[in-house]
Amino acid sequence: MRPDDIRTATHCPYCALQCGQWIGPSGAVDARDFPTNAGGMCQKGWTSAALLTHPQRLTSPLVRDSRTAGFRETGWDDALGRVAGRLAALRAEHGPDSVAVFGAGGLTNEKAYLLGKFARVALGTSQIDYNGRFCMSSAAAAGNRAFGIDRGLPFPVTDLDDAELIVLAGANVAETMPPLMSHLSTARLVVIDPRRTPTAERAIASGGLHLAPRPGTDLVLALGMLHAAVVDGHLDLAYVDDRTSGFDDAWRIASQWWPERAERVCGVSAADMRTVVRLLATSSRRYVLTARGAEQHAHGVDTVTAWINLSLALGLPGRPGSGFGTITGQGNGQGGREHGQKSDQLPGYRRIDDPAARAHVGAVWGVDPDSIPGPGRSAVELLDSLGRPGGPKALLVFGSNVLVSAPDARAVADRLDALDLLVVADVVPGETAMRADVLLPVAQWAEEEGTMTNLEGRVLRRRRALAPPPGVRTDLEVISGLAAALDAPGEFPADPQLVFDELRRASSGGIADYTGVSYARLDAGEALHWPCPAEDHPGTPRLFADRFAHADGRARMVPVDHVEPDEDVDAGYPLLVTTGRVLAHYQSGAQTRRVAELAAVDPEVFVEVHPDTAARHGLADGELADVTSRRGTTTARVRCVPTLRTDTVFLPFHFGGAGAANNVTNPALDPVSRMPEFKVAAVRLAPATTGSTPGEDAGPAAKPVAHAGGSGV
Ligand SMILES: Nc1nc2c(c(=O)[nH]1)N[C@H]1C(S)=C(S)[C@@H](COP(=O)(O)OP(=O)(O)OC[C@H]3O[C@@H](n4cnc5c(=O)[nH]c(N)nc54)[C@H](O)[C@@H]3O)O[C@H]1N2
Ligand SMILES: Nc1nc2c(c(=O)[nH]1)N[C@H]1C(S)=C(S)[C@@H](COP(=O)(O)OP(=O)(O)OC[C@H]3O[C@@H](n4cnc5c(=O)[nH]c(N)nc54)[C@H](O)[C@@H]3O)O[C@H]1N2
Ligand code: SF4
Ligand SMILES: [Mo]
Repeated sequence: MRPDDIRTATHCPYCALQCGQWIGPSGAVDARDFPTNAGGMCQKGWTSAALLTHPQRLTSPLVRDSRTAGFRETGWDDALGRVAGRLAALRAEHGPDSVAVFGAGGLTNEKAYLLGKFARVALGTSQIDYNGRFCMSSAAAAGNRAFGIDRGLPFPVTDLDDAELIVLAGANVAETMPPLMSHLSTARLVVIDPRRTPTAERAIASGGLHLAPRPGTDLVLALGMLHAAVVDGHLDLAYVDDRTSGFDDAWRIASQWWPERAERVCGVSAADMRTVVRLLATSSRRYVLTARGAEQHAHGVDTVTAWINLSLALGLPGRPGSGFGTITGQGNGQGGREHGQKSDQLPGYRRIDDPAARAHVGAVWGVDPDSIPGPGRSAVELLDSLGRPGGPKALLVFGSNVLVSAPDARAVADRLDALDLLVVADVVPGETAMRADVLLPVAQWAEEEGTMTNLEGRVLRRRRALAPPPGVRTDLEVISGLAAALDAPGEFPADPQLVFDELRRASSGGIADYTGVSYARLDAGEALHWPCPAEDHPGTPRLFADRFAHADGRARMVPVDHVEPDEDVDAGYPLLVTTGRVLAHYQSGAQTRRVAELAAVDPEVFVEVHPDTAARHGLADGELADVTSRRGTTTARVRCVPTLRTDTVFLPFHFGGAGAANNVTNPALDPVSRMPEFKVAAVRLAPATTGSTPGEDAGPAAKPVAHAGGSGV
């Protein structure tokens, strides 16, 4: 028997690079050659199998009769019956918007689609949103505004292979997508990041530059660079005339931001701005890529817009061998925002307030379009409304650990405590799961079928290599079972292929059109990037070659101006904190803190501080510090980093409890995308008042996990 007969081809469960994986019959993971990862995986991918048989894995539905009582195991019928009964009672007494749903960009396309339909049809609630609001929503809004479409990378990752120059604004890909670095090896890199990250080190080694702006001032940096582009004669006039609109309005603002003036705000030298603009303008194959560092701000949409305006002025988007793109984050960060789990959206990237969209989707769902609720609250606003008068009294969470990952975590804890009912579907007992009234154990990536849409808009097959442990159900089975228990109208199949075929019909004619993407074509190895409007359509690996997606075919340069971060330093809070990721941990850490090899790399939360700043605050390397903002405190071990700005400290957000970075973050929202300002808050630093960082929660179900074994397909 050939090895491929017994091992299954799938993709890593974690980030949007979706590296190719093999999974053997006993669950062993190996790297699989795929264009995005070129045979590589990061440490998280290599160790991903550890959670399949982890002693803390959830393997039975758990319920409790009060928040102070412990969990006890129960059967699925009892668990789903309880949830359905409580939801029905709340709806009857308080109306459908008294129940809410929170989804995630890690869910497969099928789950995201069925969850959105479940909320609107089975629960009849407008109150659904997802953690993608925390993720790429500002770039999504900026992309829609500028290009008329939101696809993270409008070209395949492999197009970067022979780039001459790549500007990375707020992206630390050497840690967040390590195998992506193999596509950046020929290019000279320019990294824009307040910290000297491993990616910034690579930029310097490549003969490029590291520009370290003050957190929250990229917009001014990009305006200063647009100014330099025009004044130094680098504007691509023919492109701007042919392919864009709005230059004059954008220039009216940029003309006031000569580089020396921008330097005074962002701290990057005018000379460096001019150098980068010259490099960008004179390289023949060049890209500007953004990620969360540019986006997670109260003015993130405008900040990404400023980077797009610069790219348009230099003629990058849609030109062969050049472009602008945003690196998505979660495994299905792209697909997760296309199929209707967003509060303002229906499948196919349609707007929920568009009558034609409602008519189309109502017909696919077999319901009266007027019965589909209107837009609901965005993620942070939804969390903030829980248990308040007029707000939801029940919350169903699929695939997010909001207690650790949402801004102002203390306030989130209060809101969860104010609920009548919290239901969490998860694979491990993370912090949010531990607060649930009903905890539903679900299958993991290696145990289920589905599709994911990666950072290049390519639809990929997730395949089942193993049967889930007895007692565990797939998310689709859970949603389908709940719909049945609620006597919902319409169909809620648990079979992923049936769900996907319905999703294709629902997406038909929409912006994110998946009509022509089928399991059969994907399984035959076709590389299908959406839009793919028909079975005989080859898909669209590259967008914008001839036209942008606005009706007039032009990209829009939207005028944007500098705005200070929502919170500034003062005598009480003299430093800025920014937050982000480290290589070994993923997101809220619910999964990776439970993997021994990864926990060994970074076992506890730390705070990066410049040695002078540490000394000024009576701290030394290795000591515990309290990082305190107007909202709360994060207790973390000091890591002295001589390359860091002296006005800024950095916290990774992968830890919970007293070590949660989100104890200090600011829930201020971007007015357009409703994305929170994770990347800037004012804090003070002091020696910790407690002696140790918080330990791990053992969870309720520490027992060995048995797989049914075999391929189980
Ligand atoms: N190891 C690991 N990899 C991951 C993830 C993970 O949790 N761990 N998560 C995945 C997901 S969901 C996402 S969204 C991506 C995120 O991938 P990235 O966006 O690369 O990750 P972050 O660390 O959030 O932010 C990138 C950088 O922005 C910088 N930054 C902070 N403030 C500013 C600013 O004002 N301007 C600029 N220019 N930069 C700033 C930070 O110092 C940080 O180094 O990673 C994905 N991959
Ligand atoms: N301070 C700060 N906060 C941030 C960020 C930051 O940069 N700084 N980044 C933000 C970003 S970009 C993101 S994407 C969010 C992410 O943060 P979260 O939304 O908390 O994401 P995860 O930690 O991936 O949570 C996933 C949870 O779902 C479970 N899970 C995994 N797969 C599945 C599945 O298929 N089904 C179900 N039902 N459960 C599953 C996991 O075990 C875990 O408990 O954090 C945001 N928070
Ligand atoms: S880079 Fe992302 S997809 Fe690839 S192995 Fe690491 S976590 Fe998985
Ligand atoms: Mo993300």
